[in-house]
Amino acid sequence: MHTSSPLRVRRAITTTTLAAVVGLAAVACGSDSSTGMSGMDHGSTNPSTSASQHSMPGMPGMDGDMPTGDGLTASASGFRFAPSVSSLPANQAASVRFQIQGADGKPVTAFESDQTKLMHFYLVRSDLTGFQHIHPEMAADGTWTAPVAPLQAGTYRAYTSFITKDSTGKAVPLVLSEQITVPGSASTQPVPAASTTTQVDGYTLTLSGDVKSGMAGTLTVAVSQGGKPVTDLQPYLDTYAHLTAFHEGDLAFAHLHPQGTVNGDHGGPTLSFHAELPRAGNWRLFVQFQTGGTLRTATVTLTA
Ligand SMILES: [Cu+2]
Repeated sequence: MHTSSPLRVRRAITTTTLAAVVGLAAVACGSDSSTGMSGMDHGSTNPSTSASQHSMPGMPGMDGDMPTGDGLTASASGFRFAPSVSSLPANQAASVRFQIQGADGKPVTAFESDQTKLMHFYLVRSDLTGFQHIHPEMAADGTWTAPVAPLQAGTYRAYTSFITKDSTGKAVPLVLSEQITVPGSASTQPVPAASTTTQVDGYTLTLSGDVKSGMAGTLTVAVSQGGKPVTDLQPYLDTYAHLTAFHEGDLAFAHLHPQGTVNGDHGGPTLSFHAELPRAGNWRLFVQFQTGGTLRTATVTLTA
C-alpha cells in the first residue's frame, strides 16, 4: 500500500479549509485532549492513502539535488523552513516563530491537513532526549508560533512536518529542520540500549516485527497493563498511536505511519505501523497514545 518515502506517506484525502483548521491546530500535544475538540479525532475519514511522492531516500529531490528523505535539511523542493530564532533560553517556556517560505521568499499560507493538523513541529536534543511534539498556530501572514515547554541546555533540532502544494497544485509533503541551541552546560546522556519493551504510566509496550534500514517493513506494538491487553486506546490525531523516530548521531527523522482505521475509544491491544527507516543504526522511538483523556509518550530504542 505504501510505496513512498518515510518522509510523509500518509495524507488526508480531504482538503479542509484553512479557516476551519487553524482554530483546531493551536493545541500543543502535551495538553491535547481530544475530548471537547469537536470532531477532531473521532472520524475515520482519514484512511491511509499513498501520496504520490518523489523523495525516496538516496534519490535527488524533484526540484533540487538535496535528498529530503531524512528531514535534515532546512529547504527542499523549493520550500524553506525559516525560524525566527536559532537559540532559546534554558529552563523556561518559550515560543518558536517560523515561516515556511516558497522559492520567492514569501511565506506559504496554504497547507493541507495531515493527521488532522496543518503543521506538526518536533524538538529533540542531540542525545535524543527532550522530545516535544507541538501543533503550532498560524497567523494570517503565514507566521507560525510553536509554544515550547522549558528546555534543558544543549543542541536541539527543530522539525516541521507539513503538506503544501507546488505551483502545479501537486501536494508536496515535507519534513524540514534547523538546529536550535539552548545555551548553558548540557549534561547529555547515552542513548539507552535497544529493547523490545518499554513502560510508561503503568502501560507496557512490546515491539515486534521486522524493521531493516532502507526497507519497508511492519512494526507491531502491543499495549498491555498489569499483564492484560489494553483495548481502550482513544484516538489521537486520527490514530491510536503516533510514532516518531530519530536516528542516533545525525538526528534523521522518520514518522512511522499507523495502519488501520480508527473507530471510537476501542484501540488496542495491537497496533501496526508502516516502518521505513532510512538509516542503519539506533533509532529512538517516541510512541504517543491516549487513554482516559491523557496523552502518554513511551520511548524505546530500536536498532535497524
Ligand atoms: Cu503533530
